[in-house]
Amino acid sequence: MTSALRPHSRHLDLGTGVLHNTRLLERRLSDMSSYYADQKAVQELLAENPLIYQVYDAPIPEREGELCHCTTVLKPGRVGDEYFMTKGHHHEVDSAEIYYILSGSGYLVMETRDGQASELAVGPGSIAYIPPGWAHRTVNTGDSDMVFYCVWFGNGGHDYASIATKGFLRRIVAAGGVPAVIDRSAK
Ligand code: PAN
Ligand code: ZN
Repeated sequence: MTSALRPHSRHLDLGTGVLHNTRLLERRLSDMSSYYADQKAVQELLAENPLIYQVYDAPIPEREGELCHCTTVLKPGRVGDEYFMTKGHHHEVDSAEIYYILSGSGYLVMETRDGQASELAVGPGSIAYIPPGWAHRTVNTGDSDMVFYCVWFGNGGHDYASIATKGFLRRIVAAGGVPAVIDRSAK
């Protein structure tokens, strides 16, 4: 199979995470207000509607044989005691993904549909391997932007619906000023 694309490269600004000649997607609190546990804190913060993260998505065809890739700039901050995070998703086709953390620190929260869970602490230089079948979300527990580069299969697709309705099994919250992993149902 020959790609419709010609060989090419694009420039990643290591300082800011900006990946040039890509599509920019922005997620503000209003785009994901139901994802956070503390709905009182959500309502208070919605007035300022902070930017939670930006995705610089390379325009690669979403089909078998291609490698989609992007950078994400996840802002520091909290909604109540819960750190800013990405929505998180499964891939429609169970397929692996690589995350390379360029700056900042936090967690990759992962789980399988049959109830296995993993919370991986990551920081600059971490290359995380997300095996097929593991849903994934990134949580910024630091006080600066968390910037990471991701590569996934072109035919992987994204399934946001199951996480949007059920959430992940575990949440990452500030407890006494430090990150703690708690069960979804914990107060
Ligand atoms: C990442 C994520 C990106 C944004 O590129 O898509 O960090 O997170 P959400 O997609 O959960 O909003 C990835 O895992 N791609 O497959
Ligand atoms: Zn993914």
